[in-house]
Amino acid sequence: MGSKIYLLFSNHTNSSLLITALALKGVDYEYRAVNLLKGEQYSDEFKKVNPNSFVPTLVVNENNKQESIVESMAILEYLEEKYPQPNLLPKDALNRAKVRSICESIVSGIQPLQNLVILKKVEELGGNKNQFANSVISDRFRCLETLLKQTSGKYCFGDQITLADLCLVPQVYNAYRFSVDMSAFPIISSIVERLKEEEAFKKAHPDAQPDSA
Ligand SMILES: N[C@@H](CCC(=O)N[C@@H](CS)C(=O)NCC(=O)O)C(=O)O
Repeated sequence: MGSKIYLLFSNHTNSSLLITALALKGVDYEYRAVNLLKGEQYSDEFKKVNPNSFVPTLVVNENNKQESIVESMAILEYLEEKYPQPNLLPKDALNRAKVRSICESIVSGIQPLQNLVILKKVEELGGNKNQFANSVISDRFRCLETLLKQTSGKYCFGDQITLADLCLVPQVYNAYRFSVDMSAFPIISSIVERLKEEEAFKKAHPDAQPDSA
């Protein structure tokens, strides 16, 4: 795809789910780094594109107008509708729902529990943010492992790479950040080991992003 048509506002640790989708679908984009530790997500400029002060955010050109899309799942679904090839959702309605269930288990059920704003609150309330994150990820991974036992093949849903795989990989990077014992999750671990060999996932690795340290 020729010229850069999207602006992706992100930071290196959480960009991988969308960068993987853009890479798989061959969509060009410009990467704008947002430094969360410096609080850039709260700047007036950034709030104009995402009033929630969260990354990632995708700015698109539709009908000669710039529009921002917020929330990872909304962005992934937009890209899937706009660029259906390769298909990252199964054809059948029930199977699509199953893939979305895995996505939501991660993106709504696990990821928000370790964003900066929550970890800061945990500390303010006298808790240990690393222990908290390790404990919630471990608890939720136990449930996810059971879910994936029912659905997985080579990947989260059978042998096709789906949106669920895109959601899983960054969450496992986060698990490593918080020293989660991944040996307790053999299905999750083996799926991620396989995905890490795929070009699009290599391109989306946090260390491969322009703002990685
Ligand atoms: N529900 C949002 C959550 C995004 C989110 O939590 N982003 C984190 C980075 S991983 C963030 O921007 N945190 C900023 C902060 O906590 O101040 C989504 O799925 O896009």
